[in-house]
Amino acid sequence: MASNLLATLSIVLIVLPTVAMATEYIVGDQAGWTVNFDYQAWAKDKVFRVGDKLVFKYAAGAHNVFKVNGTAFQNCEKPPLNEALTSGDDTIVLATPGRKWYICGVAMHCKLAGQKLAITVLPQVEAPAPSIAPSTHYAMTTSSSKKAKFRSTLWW
Ligand SMILES: [Cu+2]
Repeated sequence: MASNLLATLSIVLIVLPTVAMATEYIVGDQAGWTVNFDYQAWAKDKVFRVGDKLVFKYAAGAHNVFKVNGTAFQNCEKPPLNEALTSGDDTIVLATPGRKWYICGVAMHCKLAGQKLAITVLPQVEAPAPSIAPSTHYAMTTSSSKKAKFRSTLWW
């Protein structure tokens, strides 16, 4: 039971700050951006929000990254080469909500080896305020009314 409680507390402590903070996702985690990796499965249990970042890591020259539309994603159509990200450590900031598609444009990596990623980006979430109630009460009862007023202006 104690370890269950500890686990729950740990999850709360880990999850709470990430609600308000931008998250950086290494695409494919340790595998990086590569062939024969299931990026659909990788993305499935993740929540992407505006402000989060995708980092594509690969050996420069071995792969690249194209942002494409849904049709190009389905058909693995490569955009002009000058639109590719090629550094091997490419960061994309998710700036708008909606469906986003990325493919590798090297050889047949997209078509034959599944090097493609589709995600849905959700709108940004406001920082949650529920834990404010007790501290407001504390401020009202123990501090000057000026401070209490400042707090209520800040949070309500
Ligand atoms: Cu590739």
